[in-house]
Amino acid sequence: MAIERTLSIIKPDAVRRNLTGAIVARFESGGLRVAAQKRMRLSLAQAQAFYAVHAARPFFSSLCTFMSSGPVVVQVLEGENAVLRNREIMGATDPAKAAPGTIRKDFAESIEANSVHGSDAADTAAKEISFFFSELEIVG
Ligand code: IDP
Ligand code: MG
Repeated sequence: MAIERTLSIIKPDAVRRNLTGAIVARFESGGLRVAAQKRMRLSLAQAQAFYAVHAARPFFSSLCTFMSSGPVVVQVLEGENAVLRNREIMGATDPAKAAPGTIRKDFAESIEANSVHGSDAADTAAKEISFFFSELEIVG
């Protein structure tokens, strides 16, 4: 299997509730390694740029306001099939539909405030990682 990297964000709802350690533990026990990590607060413009692919969706404005409402933890996760593995550990977008034992099932507040972001494919992972990190900052 291929060693991959993926971009993960612990969203403001989870940081606000002091859940960053509990969430990182899910990734580590699920076989992924934190290869880069920083806590930051996104401006509205940065959130809009990051989620530009969703600009036409009805929830875009609310999503960007939420994502810039407080600190986030941005991280690169590394491991075998990391993109898919991260999505499995996160669970479905809507916590009401997320499988038992997933982060979103256990921690999400709503379909919007759903505690974590994860890249959805290898090419988007590469773009999202370079949005936040330089190669020098990533040590697997
Ligand atoms: P994903 O995070 O599981 O990849 P996407 O469809 O890429 O889901 O949506 C990006 C983010 O937009 C979601 O994580 C969630 O925060 C928000 N979102 C998605 N669908 C809805 C919705 O129907 N209402 C409100 N927010 C939504
Ligand atoms: Mg997505």
